[in-house]
Amino acid sequence: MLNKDHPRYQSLVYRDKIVKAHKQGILADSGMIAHGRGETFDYLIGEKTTPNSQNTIDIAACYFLTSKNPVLSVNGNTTALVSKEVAELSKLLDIPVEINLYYRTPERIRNIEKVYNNLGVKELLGTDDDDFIDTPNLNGPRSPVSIEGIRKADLVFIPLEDGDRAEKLSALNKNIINIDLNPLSRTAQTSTVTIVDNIVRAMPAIITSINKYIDYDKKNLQEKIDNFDNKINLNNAIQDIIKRFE
Ligand code: PTJ
Repeated sequence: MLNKDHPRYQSLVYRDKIVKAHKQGILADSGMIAHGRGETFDYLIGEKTTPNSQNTIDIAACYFLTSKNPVLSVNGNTTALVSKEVAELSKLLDIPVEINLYYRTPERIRNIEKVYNNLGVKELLGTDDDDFIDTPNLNGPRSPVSIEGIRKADLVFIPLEDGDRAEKLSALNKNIINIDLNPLSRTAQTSTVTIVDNIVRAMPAIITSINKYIDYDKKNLQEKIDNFDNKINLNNAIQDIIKRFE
């Protein structure tokens, strides 16, 4: 039983989710290490969504609403922490969810598949029944992608990702939205839009922002996108961390 009076109760709740997902064969062993790294950066940004990150979340919403074929690419950590929000976003925009794992095993795929099927996701790609094609110039288990999903997509959402894929997807003229607490990671640096925030706060905020902009004229949304610069966003995120040491 977790003690609700504990000063770090919320953090313990997320750790508990991570441990349970590991026991259920959803999370990779390394997923625990990735979560710890995330916690460290979350501490450094003050464990809250900064105004800069809220602005970036709004830009991500604009991209989702102006793209033709967005896809939500999910791994073990994302599934452990925000599977309900992933399913909600998929339903809100009527877009597919694609499982794409770095530590891919048939067993993990089946376990993650079950989670999204139970949440009623309509189009679940990247399972062992799918038709795959390799991502050009990308080696390793993340390279094969669904022909109907990431291959066809103009916008790929890749939260909590390790560093070898964003660059290759960008080279294919796809826009990349990433959530990563580490503004210095390769994925953060090579994505089109990097939300430097904890996925547990960012996912509900993306959904709220999409609902806010859903009836806006696409031209207005495109204007917001055109005025956004991910380099400035990342520099602001780094400055927010530096300010915490002053
Ligand atoms: O499920 P798999 O097999 O696809 O494997 C997934 C992991 C996450 C293990 C794999 O992609 C990996 O090793 O990733 P990295 O290289 O550890 O990168 C994960 C990034 O996510 C790091 O930059 C972390 O700081 C960041 N991160 C961790 N937890 C969170 C986070 N960012 C936002 N919210 C979090 N809760």
